[in-house]
Amino acid sequence: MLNIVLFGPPGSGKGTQSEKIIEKYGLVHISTGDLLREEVAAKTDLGMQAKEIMDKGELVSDSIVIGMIRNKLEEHRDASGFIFDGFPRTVEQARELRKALTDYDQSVSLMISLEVPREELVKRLLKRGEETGRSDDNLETIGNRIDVYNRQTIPVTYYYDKMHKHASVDGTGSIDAIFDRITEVISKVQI
Ligand code: B4P
Repeated sequence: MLNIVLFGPPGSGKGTQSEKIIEKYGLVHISTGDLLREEVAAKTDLGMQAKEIMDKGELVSDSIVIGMIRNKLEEHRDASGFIFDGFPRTVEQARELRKALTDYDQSVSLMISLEVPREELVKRLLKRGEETGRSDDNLETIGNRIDVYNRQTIPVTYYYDKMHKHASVDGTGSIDAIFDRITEVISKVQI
């Protein structure tokens, strides 16, 4: 099984590249951001709590996010692999993912981090905000999301570094050029 963690700051292209990875490798896509936005759209209690947190650019609690991931793993027991998009975002989430996958005799094959300079992230997210009206794609929230990433999420890279499962990929340039770099690092774990 191929289990990929796609990692990077907000606006680094995780959602964009996930679509291409799924198409090529037939993996099940699990995006915690998308799952949370579905809860918001359905106006569930969880969604109402999450919206407030997401609009500030903070992280939703580990226990909520981990519960959502466990449900998805159970729902797709017959999957040939997963792509985790935007998860784990804390070291606690990374530890819990390891435990959850162990329950299915699985593990993370590779964590790919997309590297993009801050100015480019801000530019991309402001553009998306204009085009889609996504409520957390405004200048103030974007700044906080990037700060939260640097403070709470970057340590996840050290977690996978220690297991020799972390590969950095240049996330600038055309979407296809970035995808070629991603397939190159994936080909090394598939040998
Ligand atoms: P996410 O939905 O994960 O949002 P994101 O970090 O902005 O990434 P996304 O995948 O949407 O954007 P992408 O970079 O592809 O999280 C939203 C919020 O949910 C978080 O702030 C948090 O509150 C909460 N949350 C989610 N997961 C959580 C967790 N595990 N724990 C706790 N809280 C959690 O793309 C951005 C834009 O760039 C797009 O418009 C795209 O078209 C453009 N783009 C992509 N590649 C490009 C390229 N090469 N060139 C130019 N533009 C490009």
